[in-house]
Amino acid sequence: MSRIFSGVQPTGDLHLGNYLGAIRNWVRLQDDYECLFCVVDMHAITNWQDPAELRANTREVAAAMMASGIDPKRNIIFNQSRVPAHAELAWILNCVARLGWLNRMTQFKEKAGKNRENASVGLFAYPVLMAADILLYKATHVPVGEDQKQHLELTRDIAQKFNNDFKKELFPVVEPLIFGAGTRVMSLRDGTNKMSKSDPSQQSRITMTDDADAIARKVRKAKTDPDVLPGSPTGFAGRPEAANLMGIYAALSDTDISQVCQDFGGQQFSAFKQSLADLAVAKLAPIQDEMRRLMDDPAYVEGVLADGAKKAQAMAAPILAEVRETVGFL
Ligand code: AQP
Repeated sequence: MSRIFSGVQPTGDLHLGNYLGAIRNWVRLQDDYECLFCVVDMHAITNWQDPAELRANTREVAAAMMASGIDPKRNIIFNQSRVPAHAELAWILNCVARLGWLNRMTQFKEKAGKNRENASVGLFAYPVLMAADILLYKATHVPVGEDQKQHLELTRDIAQKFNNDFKKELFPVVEPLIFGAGTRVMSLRDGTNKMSKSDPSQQSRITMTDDADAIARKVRKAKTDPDVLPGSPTGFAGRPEAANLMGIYAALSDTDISQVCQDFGGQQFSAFKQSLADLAVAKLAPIQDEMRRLMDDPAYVEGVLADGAKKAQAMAAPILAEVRETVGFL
């Protein structure tokens, strides 16, 4: 059976982009793949995190995964820092990856911003840790959004160089799994920026913990343009906000964007926004109820993470041993 590794950073409130672009798709994968779903807390600390919030966010991400339908009995759900093999393999792969490769990573440039000299070494080496996450389990497939494609290419380069350097086909070639509708949810305040946990504006995102009032308010205030909604996707040219809101509707209702255009084309944004808010509330409410129930039982959530870590550790151990032997560690 093919094996999948996927991660979410516990860096803040999960939002609709994380749900529609990642977690919801993972739920669908669990029937066809052996899956490891990881709360990547070691990635999170590449930017400073408040320790208490990091712990709470780690539990929240695990709760969101389970509340969305990921079954902890059939899949491995764990937090990365509980399996030290991630850090160990990352170091070995740091010695395989080339500085020039990392210098080309666009996400580092975006996240480091103008103050590059002040970014952590961890933020720069982030893609190597991601390669280690995947290769530690010899994962064959990784579900990725557009923004992570470059990092996955790097994982393939690192794996190939390792195999070449040591003349051994140790690591498999990892394939991306790219999803269709809802892969990229954009900010409600600016349809050209992606919805993100770290956007300073709360209004830019619908979070997995927003109540019905907050969802309705954020959708009502979402940026739009003065025209009526287009009757077909060709009408999205130069209208990123219309494309985003109608795309969210299509993803939430599991319909084609063309169908949404047919149903709402010619209408004012105000009427459509009411339907979108109602749909978002209806889809998120059962997940939120279950999330709240799980968050009220932190011992259960931590038990799932600890149990998952044990299974992950057992899966990683022979692969790491093979790597250590190959590299020449006694
Ligand atoms: N806006 C988005 N649309 C679709 N998918 C998204 N993902 C994130 N934002 C969107 C997907 O969610 C998964 C987990 O992402 P992550 O937590 O590892 O970090 P990220 O991609 O950097 O997400 P954020 O929310 O923007 O966090 P911050 O602000 O901390 O950087 C990934 O599969 C990602 O593609």
